[in-house]
Amino acid sequence: MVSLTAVPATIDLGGRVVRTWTFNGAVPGPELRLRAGQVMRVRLHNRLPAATTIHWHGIALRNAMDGVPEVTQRAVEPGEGFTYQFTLPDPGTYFYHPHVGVQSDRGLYGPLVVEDPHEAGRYDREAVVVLDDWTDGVGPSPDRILARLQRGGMRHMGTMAGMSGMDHGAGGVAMFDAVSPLGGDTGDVRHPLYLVNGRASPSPTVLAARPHQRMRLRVVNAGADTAFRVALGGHRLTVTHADGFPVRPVTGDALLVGMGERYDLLVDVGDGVFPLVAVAEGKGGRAFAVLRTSRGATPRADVGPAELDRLLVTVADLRATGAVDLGKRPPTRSYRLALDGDMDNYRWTINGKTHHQAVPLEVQEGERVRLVFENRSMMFHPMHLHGHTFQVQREGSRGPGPRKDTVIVRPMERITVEFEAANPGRWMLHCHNAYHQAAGMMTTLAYQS
Ligand SMILES: [Cu+2]
Repeated sequence: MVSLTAVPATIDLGGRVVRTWTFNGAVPGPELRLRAGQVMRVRLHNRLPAATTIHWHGIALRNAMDGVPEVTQRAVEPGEGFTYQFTLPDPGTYFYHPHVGVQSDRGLYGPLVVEDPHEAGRYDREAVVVLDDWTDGVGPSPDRILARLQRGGMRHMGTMAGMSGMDHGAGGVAMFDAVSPLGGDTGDVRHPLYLVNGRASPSPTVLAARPHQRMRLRVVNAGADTAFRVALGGHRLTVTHADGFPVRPVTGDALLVGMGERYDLLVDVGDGVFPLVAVAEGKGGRAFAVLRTSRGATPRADVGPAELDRLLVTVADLRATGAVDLGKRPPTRSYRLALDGDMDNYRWTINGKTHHQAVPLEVQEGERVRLVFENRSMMFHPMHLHGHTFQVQREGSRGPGPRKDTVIVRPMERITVEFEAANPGRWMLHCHNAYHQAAGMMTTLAYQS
C-alpha cells in the first residue's frame, strides 16, 4: 500500500522557497511505478484545509476509482482518507492529480509509470521529466487567479496582458506555422516560473547518464495553462509513445506537449553537459534542466538550443503501431462537440453549455463512439477523456492516428477521435487547461446499462 498525504508544505523550487500544497511534502509527488497487470493500492490522507481527490490521468481503471467528486466518489474531506485500488491495464507514462477546482495548479501532482513486462524497446537508462507552470507562493494563488478571471479580469495583473479572447478571430481563420503552431493566443495566465521536476534555475534538475547511453525520457506536462516546446541541446529526439501507447517511432528536433499529454522519447546521449529546455509555447518563459554525462560547465538557463526552431514533432506526425491500432469500424454513436469561450464572463463551454448545465453524452458498452471536436475559439484546448484511450482519426490514406487520451484541438480546428466503449461508468470529458475546466469546459460520458 502506497501512502499519499495531501498536505501543505514548504518546498524549494531550485532556489525559491514557497509554501504550497503537495503530496508527501514534495513537488512533484512521489513517482509511483508498477508493472501492467498489477494492482495499485494507494491510501490518500487529506491534511489540506480543503476537500480533495486523486485522479489517475490516462489509466483505464474501474470507474469508482477515477477520483471525480460527485461523479465517482465523495470528495475526501480534511482529516479524512480514501483507499484507491485498481488494476493497471496498460503500460505507459501517466500521472496523478486532484480533480477539484484548480488544486492541480499547486504542487499536487506526481508521475505514475506502468512498466511493460514485454518491453520491446532497448535503452540503458530512463528519466521522468515532469513539466509545470508555477504561480503558488510566487505570484497569486491559483484560486485567486481563477477568481480574477471570472470577475472579467483577463487584462489585469496575473493574467496574460493583451489577452484578447474571441475578438481577434472574427474571420474564423487561425494561422499556424512552425513559429506559432498553436496560434497566437496560447494561455490565459502568466505563470512566473516554469519547472522541470519541481525545479527552476538557478538550481535546476540535473539528469545524469553516461556518454553514448540510450536514454528514455518520459515527458509529462502537468501544467495548468501552458503547452511546452521541448528540445535537448545537441540531440535529436525519437518519439516512441504518446499518452502511454506506442507509436511508430518519429525522429525530430523538438516536441510540442500540451497540458495532460505525455510523450516517451529515446535519445542517444552525447558526451558533455546539455540543456533540456521546455519553452512555454507563445508565452516567453521556459523550464530548464540539465543532462550531464561528463564534467563541464553547466549551460546558462537562457541558452537557446537551435533544435527548438528545427523540426517540431506534433500529434499530426504520429501513427499508432499495429498492436494498438483500433482498426476501421463504422461508429455506432457520434457526438459533435463545439468548443467555445465567452471572454466577457470567462465561461468556457462544450456545445454552448458549462459543466453544470451539460446533459451527459450517452453511450452503450460495445459501441464504437466517434467524437468530433470543433474548436470555435481562438485558443487551443487539450481535450481529455477519462477511462479510455481513443484513436485520433485522419483524413484520407495517412494511416492510423495515435492512441491518446488527451489531444490538442487548435483554434478553429476540427479533430475526430474514436474509441471502443468498453469501460462502463460515468467518465469526464474536458479541456485540460485547469482554468478552462474550472470555468465550465467539461462534460460527462455516461454508459447506459
Ligand atoms: Cu481549453
